Amino acid sequence: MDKPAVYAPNPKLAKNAHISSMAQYKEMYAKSIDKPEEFWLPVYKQFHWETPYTPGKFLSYNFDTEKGPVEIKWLDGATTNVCYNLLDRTVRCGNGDRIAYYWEGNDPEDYSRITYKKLLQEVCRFANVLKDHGVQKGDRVAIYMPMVLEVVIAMLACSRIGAVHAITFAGFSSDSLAERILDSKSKLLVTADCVMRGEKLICLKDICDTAMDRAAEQGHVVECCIVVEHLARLNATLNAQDNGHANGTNGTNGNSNGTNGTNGSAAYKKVDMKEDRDFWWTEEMEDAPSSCYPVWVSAEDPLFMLYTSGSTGKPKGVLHTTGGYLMYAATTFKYVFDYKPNDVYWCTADVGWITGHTYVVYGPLANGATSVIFEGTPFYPGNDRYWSVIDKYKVSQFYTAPTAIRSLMKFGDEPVLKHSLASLKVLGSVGEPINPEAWLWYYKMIGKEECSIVDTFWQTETGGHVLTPLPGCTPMKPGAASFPFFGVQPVLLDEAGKVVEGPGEGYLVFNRPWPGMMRTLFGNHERFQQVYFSRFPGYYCTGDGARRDEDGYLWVTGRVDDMLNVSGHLMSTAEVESVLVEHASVSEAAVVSRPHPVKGECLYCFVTPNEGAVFDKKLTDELKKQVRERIGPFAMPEVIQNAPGLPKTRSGKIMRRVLRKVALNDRDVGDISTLADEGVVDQLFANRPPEA
Ligand code: 6R9
Repeated sequence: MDKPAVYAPNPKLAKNAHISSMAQYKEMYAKSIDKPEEFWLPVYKQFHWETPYTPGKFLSYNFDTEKGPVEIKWLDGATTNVCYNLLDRTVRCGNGDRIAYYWEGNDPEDYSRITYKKLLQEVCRFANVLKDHGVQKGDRVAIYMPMVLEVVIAMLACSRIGAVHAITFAGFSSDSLAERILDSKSKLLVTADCVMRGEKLICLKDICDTAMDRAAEQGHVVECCIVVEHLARLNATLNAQDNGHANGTNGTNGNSNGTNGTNGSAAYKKVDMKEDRDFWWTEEMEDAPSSCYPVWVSAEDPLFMLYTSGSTGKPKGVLHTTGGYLMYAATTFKYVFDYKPNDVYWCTADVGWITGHTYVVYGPLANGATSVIFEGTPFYPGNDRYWSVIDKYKVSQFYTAPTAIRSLMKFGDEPVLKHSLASLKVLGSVGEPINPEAWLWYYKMIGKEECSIVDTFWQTETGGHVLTPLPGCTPMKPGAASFPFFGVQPVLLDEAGKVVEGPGEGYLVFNRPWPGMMRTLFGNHERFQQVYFSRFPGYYCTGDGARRDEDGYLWVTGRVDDMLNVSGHLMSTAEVESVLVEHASVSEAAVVSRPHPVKGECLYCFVTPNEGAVFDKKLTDELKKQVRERIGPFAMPEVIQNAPGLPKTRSGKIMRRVLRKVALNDRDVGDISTLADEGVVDQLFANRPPEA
């Protein structure tokens, strides 16, 4: 090996970093564990608290179900408002004219920007709109939106009045949206008419109509739906440009003041608006006052909920609260990206995922940062879109997913070399383990060996980064999430729950809460305790495995449960199986994950047809379509294989490890003596379809 396995941070970056040596990291880390109150107090003091926390109540918790219900409380007694801390605080410090977001549309000609001051006004106006429609503190507001500034405005408007946003990623199907609306009992839904993803038009409002109908059939009526005229505005803007009026040069103008929707495209005109339920965003905003007094809420009142896949199939409504989440989002953002005034930060995640919540919205705004929000895809209009956007806005911190890196690597170096990328300092990775090959390409080709790579491990449940290198101090090992963030104490446990000390491998668990961790699953504290705290009493169980090397670095090895991660989207095998067996021709289904060069993992499905049913291309096409429609396009099965019999134990449990071997065409299946019928295994290998 001629290449060193460890890469030191660029000394230029280290010199001015917030945390510039491992000694400093270790000292701060020790304090965060030994004296949490002392550690977090300076962070707490940066923010406005209408009422301070009750002395002695900084933190109280119980992780041990044997001692009582799991409970996590930070800053008990304090009241505040997150939106106030993100926007008013920055404006009051005299930074109102600072750009909060550069918005870059799917079409490179479509872009705008918004200052903190303007964002605050828009948020207040929308908060007033929500109030007019009867939304009150504690009510849930569903959001199904593309990456437009209005999504941030809607989120913060909720926070301003103490309402709880429940975002569904706009790639989910109407069924998935309906399920989430029903579970959260959302009173109001915010969406957009349509969105362009690359060259594809997606009519979001149509999907919402179906979802609202479905929710109503099952007993929950969404009272009001507010629709952003997004495509209508785009058409009008581009028409105006054709007539010589350039867009994006008009200073502080957010795109929410666009056209009133009367001159939109054919696609826009198709949008059905239901009388007394559906309202246009622009019309609602027109007369709304641009100030709105914040509702002071308790530190432990909910801020938002966000669904994540559950291994039993039903999505889990992860609930995050106010005070701790604010401190944690702010602190991780500052240190992990080493954000400094005048930096321009860009996270490519969609707000439909937790990364978009904490690192597109809450973390950056809590630091008064300037960010890029991007609506489009990395491949449109060309495969160099990311790199051109980095140069356009002189991005200093870039945060994306390994799947995106791998898919861009495929096009070689040429699209990258067309751009300078000289503004970059820190490169982030999130969503799945990053393979060393992708890491090295990211480091060399994108970072020119001058940038630090932060491989951030965390989850919807953790609220913010929990294991991560820090850019100014951590010597980097490609593929290692490295060390814990402040306040986080990771432990590795073996099968029997015994602590693995020193180098070794085990279940990744945490033995204490950090401020940003979830507090419960919405409406189901029982399931919260069962899923996360029952396997190893006293510990929060991530569901991931990890290895600790001789230098103490942690390497996350992947899920240890029946979950899989396709292009960074976490899903459970159970939820896909339940969609497959709904088909009239299918009696049984088993889904396993198979490694995929770009997506990380992909879905390999085994289906047992019903008596008399024919397994043919028509059936597999129908099944793929069904999964696509029921869950979303990202859940599309890679392979569907005919399995007249599945490998079951005598007690009827499907032996998934055998199916994983079949998917890989690896005959080394191990011990199968507990199978009821060993002959099934040969049959499965013989049945592998040619495309597999
Ligand atoms: C933030 C986010 C969480 C799951 C998590 C793990 C995987 C995320 C990772 C990683 C290895 C990393 N994961 N980041 N695995 N290295 N840097 O992705 O949240 O959608 O809830 O997924 O993603 O398996 O448990 P979420």
